[in-house]
Amino acid sequence: MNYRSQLMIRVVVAAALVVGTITCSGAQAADANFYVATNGNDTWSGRLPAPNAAGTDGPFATLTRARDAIRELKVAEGLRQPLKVLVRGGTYYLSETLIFGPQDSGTASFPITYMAYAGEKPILSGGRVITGPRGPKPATAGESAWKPYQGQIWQCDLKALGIGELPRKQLFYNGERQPMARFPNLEPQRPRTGGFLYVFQGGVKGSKNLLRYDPAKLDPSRWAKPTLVEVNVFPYHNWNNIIIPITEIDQANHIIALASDANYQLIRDTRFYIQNAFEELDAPGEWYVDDEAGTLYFWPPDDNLARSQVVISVVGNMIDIRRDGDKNAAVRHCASGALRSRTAGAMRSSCGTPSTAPSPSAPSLMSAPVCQSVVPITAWWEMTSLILAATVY
Ligand SMILES: [Ca+2]
Repeated sequence: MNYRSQLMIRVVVAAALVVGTITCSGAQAADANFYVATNGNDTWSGRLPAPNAAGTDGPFATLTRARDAIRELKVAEGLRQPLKVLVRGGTYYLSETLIFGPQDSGTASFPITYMAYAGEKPILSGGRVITGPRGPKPATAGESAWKPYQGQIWQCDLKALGIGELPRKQLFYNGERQPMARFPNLEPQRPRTGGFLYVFQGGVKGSKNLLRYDPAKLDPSRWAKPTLVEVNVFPYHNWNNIIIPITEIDQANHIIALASDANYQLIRDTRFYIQNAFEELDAPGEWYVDDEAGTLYFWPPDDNLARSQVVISVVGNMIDIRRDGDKNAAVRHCASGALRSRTAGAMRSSCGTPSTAPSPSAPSLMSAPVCQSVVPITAWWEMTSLILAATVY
């Protein structure tokens, strides 16, 4: 994505996302122009809230198809009234980012609204069920995508499941996000102070990308692929959190060089941990993806792997609101609704040009440059309403 080409985007959704408490206001089925349902079909008209008895017409299956239908309607009839898409309850697994551009704009008088069907909870997921209920191939007796690897660790051939390179990496086990292979290990009982290392001896003065570590506590020599390893760091006085890949390790001077600057200096006592290192997969819940081989390694948190659902994130951004190339047009006031997290994970938002490249492993619900909302969890979002009341200039 070319962020420089999208600097004019104004996204109001950030604040709404952080609040995240807007609920469906009881939309009536007859109000909608189109419907989306998990039992829908993108070849249907999308005009019915449920499939008809003959199974020849009914709601769409995807939000993308509904977006395109709105576009077609605008071209055919113009925007002369508010338009609405109602989304039925259930989980929608996005196979690609849902992109909105200037052509998806409504106006202040005639907004375009995507919202939950009254009383129902549509869930947007950027993940793919790789095993377990609702998987691409429902588990059958004697068939499993998992094979024992070593000790408590299992392996899964992602390529065999048609899953290619992952733009983001998150793994959920029965709906619970699991930690990427890391060091030190997660300490759920001490989430704020446990499971971290700290910048050693004051760090490297003034630096935002050189991280001095304590050799008594960290031994990078055990990593076979150090440039695939990432540092999850909370720079300065824990002012923010960013994930940055490692480019080089000076083991003589105990300094890790990061691929880009953190937002703030890596001063003394800056806390961090290491992630995405296969050698650090040594605890229940931890997992690692070998991108080259297309293999997932996972130490399940319990002994019910065969009966559990495992979801891995396959979409980098679930919703992307962007301007149209280099044209002097942008989506403005594009969203004032909300999508509500079903997980306990934190979300963050920032308005202003990002000072660093987006974190490679921090998935996001929505992306838009200048006013960017980055949500480091992709897998489960409850959709309430997304209102496009934009003006294009
Ligand atoms: Ca570990």
